[in-house]
Amino acid sequence: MTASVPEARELLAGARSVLVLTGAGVSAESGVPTFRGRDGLWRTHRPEEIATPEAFARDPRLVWEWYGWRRERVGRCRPNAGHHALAGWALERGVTGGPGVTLVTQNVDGLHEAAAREAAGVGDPAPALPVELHGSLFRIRCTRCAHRASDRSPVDAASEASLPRCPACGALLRPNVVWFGEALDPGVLERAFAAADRAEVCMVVGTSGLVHPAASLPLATLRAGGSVIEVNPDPTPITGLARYTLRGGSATLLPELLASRS
Ligand code: BV8
Ligand code: ZN
Repeated sequence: MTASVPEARELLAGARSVLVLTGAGVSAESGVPTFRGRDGLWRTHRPEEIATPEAFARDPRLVWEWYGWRRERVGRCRPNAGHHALAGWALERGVTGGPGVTLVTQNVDGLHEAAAREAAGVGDPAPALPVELHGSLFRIRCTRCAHRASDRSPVDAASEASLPRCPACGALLRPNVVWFGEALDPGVLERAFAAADRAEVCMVVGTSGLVHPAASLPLATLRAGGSVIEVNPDPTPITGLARYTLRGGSATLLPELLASRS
């Protein structure tokens, strides 16, 4: 049901363990285009056309052109107040030994990590670092050998000849993201579902709840007897499962929801 922030705050404060699942909506107010919104990323391309291994095999230049454009555009974005509120809250819980918070994101924009490092300063950012279910725009891996690395450099997708190549074996590099039809990393999945199973609250922020297995995480918390809070301006398939729904933007709602009592 649509709820007030104080009610949701109460539920969170009493939870020993919390899973936070975020989607593109948490980065919308940083200027990162969402997947299915008005300025959605899929406006120019449909997922099947481009975020799949088949598309990459068929036309690696087109796929790298799209990822290069996204890397350049997202690389200019900064965490918003919602990212910062989540990072500060997770660090506070991690340090005070309060309820454990596991942040799991579907996003590949690196903004949760940036917020965690900013919040931690010279301290340990670990409690606020996200489990990245779908990888990152700023990491690459080789299509042939085990080479993988961080990479924030511009992509020259003018021709196949100028596409990024592996320094170790010379094969084509690819974005280290999970495409449709590709399995998620088993260790990452295990960590995410273990957090969902032990969570008393799963807070779902800024996702349309359409992509699996990510969208099954709140169901796992419900099955284990926990509750769901949804933060989203619009209804989603998760709304019906939520004990509390906060209708609005996460950059406004998360700071209100997570501000420490003091
Ligand atoms: C797999 C990385 C199996 C790449 C992405 C039929 C039924 C169920 C499942 C399937 C099916 N057919 C196929 C499948 C499987 C498929 C799937 O789920 N398809 C869907 C589309 C039906 N899943 C897969 O293929 C996964 N792999 O299943 O493998 C397997 C097993 C073994 C061996 C081999 C194979 C892989 C899925 C990962 C795909 N990769 N991204 C890249 O980014 O380029 S998915 C991509 O879209 C994102 O990462 C994200 O996860 C996903 C969903 O997007 P959202 O984050 O939810 O964003 P969206 O725009 O949709 O919504 C934004 C929301 O924010 C909205 O609700 C909006 O209201 C809200 N919002 C807007 N502004 C704000 C806001 N909220 C708060 N504040 C605001 N200001
Ligand atoms: Zn290689």
